[in-house]
Amino acid sequence: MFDTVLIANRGEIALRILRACRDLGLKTVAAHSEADVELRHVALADRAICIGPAPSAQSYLNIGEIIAAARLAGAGAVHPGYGFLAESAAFAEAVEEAGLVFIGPSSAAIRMMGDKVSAKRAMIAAGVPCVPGSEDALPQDGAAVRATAAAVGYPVIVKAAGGGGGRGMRIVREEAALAEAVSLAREEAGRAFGNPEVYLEKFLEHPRHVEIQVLADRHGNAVWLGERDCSMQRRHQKIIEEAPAPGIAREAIAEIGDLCAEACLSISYTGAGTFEFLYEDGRFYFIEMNTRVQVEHPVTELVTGIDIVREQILIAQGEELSFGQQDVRIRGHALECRINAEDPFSFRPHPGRVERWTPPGGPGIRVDSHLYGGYTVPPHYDSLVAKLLAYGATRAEAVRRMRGALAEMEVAGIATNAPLHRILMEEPGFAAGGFDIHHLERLIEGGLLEVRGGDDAG
Ligand code: MV4
Repeated sequence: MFDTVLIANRGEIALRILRACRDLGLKTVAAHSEADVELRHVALADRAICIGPAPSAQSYLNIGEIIAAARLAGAGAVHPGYGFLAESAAFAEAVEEAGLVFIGPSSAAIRMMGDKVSAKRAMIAAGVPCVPGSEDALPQDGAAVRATAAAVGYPVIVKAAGGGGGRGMRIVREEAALAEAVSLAREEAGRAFGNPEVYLEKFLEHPRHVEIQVLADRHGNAVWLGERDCSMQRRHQKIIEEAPAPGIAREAIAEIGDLCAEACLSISYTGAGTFEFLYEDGRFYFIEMNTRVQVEHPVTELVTGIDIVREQILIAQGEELSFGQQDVRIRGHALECRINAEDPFSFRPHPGRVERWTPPGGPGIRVDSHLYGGYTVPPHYDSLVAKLLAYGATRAEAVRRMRGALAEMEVAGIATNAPLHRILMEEPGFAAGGFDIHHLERLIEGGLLEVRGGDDAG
């Protein structure tokens, strides 16, 4: 089996992967861009190889360069992290064809889940509840599309088969607007994803975003590790995640969790994965599956005690899961605040030199970050610079610890959204828990940030 892992990513997740490799006694190769020479994991890796210029299209998305780097360094496996090539079936296939191990599911599984129409078809076959809608991509025939929408009932949402994560969606509230929405969605999808296929679903007006974490090995074992509530978001960017999801019965979670684990077996899924659901009026509706480790995976690690990145690597090494479903216990409550290098009021990215970095600590606090004093956040990539996590025996204790951690944390030199998190930790709707995916946008529209909008305090 492999003894060296190439890390095909950057920032906090590259460091997270490096630490998991080190724990397992594996050597690491950091494949980095010209703009990322100063990254923490580049300094810590056994070997660092520059794979191209700063723009990700020429480095972190350059399949040929990454595989060449793996060969050059004698790496036997590639960890893609999240974003970049993590859900590229073509990348997984290129890694497989190079005789290397892709730390993730098979390229076939990635391809099936990447096409949201085939993903939904597989989930319907596996008995996972989905949002009512078209079973296939919409046909060209306008009358047939109208009939489907009428059967589903308005409002409906038109989504791109090749989309996901909120890209290329259109809400349609009446039949008169349907044909135009479908043809615009097709055009957009063709341009953006190289696949013009669209499908249609009942539009849910006030759902929560609740997702199930799974792990599946190559020996026919699959487990689910509880859920995460990711409803606190703005423009499809998650801001706060938590586990467990407040106010949802454990029996309901267990029922959907078991279905997800069974679905993994039915599609021969291996590795870590996430089933995304909308949750509304007491029911779960599958929307998409993410075939990678997610930003918010530490929330699940805190409530289960399971190291998800370690498990990903062990599964890729062909190991059998060392525990079963009966060994998975959800204990306490965890919160994650995503700390972004951005203006907390305008949300504009704010890269630059970090003059001082004082991470918080204390019982129940975890910080996943690549920051250090003197580090310069480059302008080319995602603005996530730290994940601040708080664990407590109860949600209230986790919130108290998060407030303390946000008060302790100090980042000087760049702007961050920490002031937004400090406000949200005091917000009544957040305190109550169980808010829907529109909660933050509603708060902002209602003036959440206005009072403080004029100063730069925090
Ligand atoms: C929906 C929906 C309402 N009804 N589907 C957006 C991201 C993509 N993963 C699916 N999304 C949605 N699909 C139906 N049938 C509302 C959203 C949605 C959303 C979902 C999860 C998290 C945040 C969201 C923000 C806006 C819309």
